[in-house]
Amino acid sequence: MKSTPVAPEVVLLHGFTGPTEDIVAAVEVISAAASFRHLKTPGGRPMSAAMTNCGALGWVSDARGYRYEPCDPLTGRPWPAMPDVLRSLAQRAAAAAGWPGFDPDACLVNRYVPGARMGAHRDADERDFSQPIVSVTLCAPAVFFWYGARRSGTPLRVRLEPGDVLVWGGAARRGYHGVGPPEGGVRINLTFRKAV
Ligand code: MD3
Ligand code: FE
Repeated sequence: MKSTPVAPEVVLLHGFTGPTEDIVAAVEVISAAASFRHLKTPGGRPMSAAMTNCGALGWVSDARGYRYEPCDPLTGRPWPAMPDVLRSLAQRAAAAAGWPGFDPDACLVNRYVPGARMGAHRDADERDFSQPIVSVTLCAPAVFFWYGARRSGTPLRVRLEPGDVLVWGGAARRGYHGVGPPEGGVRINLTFRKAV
């Protein structure tokens, strides 16, 4: 398995997923129960990526801010359970990158149609920053932007192909990052976190 250290404590596992049909099918089952929706920023602007979640907790954003919730605000029901095929993928990727014992309780599913993107931000709504984050690209590639400790300056650009898995830990866990629009179709990204 080829892997590239993008920056200290950032590991890109090329093609780590293997064939993605079962993973994409699991996402379809999740989104049938908890629809993709455009969350609003606390300032009231709809995000260009559509989102849903699986696992015990799901990440949400609205006028009250960013947080993790046990239930889907659209339905009032618990988020769909994290399928074993997804949990095991995240655990194997974290272990391969040097973080054994990763036990995610949240999986945010992002869907990017052509033109959709995610601006520079950092993931700061989780309790324990010693736990890594695992990100999986499906269906279409996109360029990922890595800024590091500050939001300013010229980011490092990394092209993420379907099947690629990125693992972030240590100091990189707090770094600023963003992603450009998908190239040639709809991109799905899974982001596994330990929220609590
Ligand atoms: C680096 N998603 O959901 S994945 C996000 O392509 C998010 O959907 C992007 O950023 C996407 O928050 C980028 C790569 C990623 C995810 C989380 C990180 C990189 C990260 C957390 C800390 C540092
Ligand atoms: Fe992020």
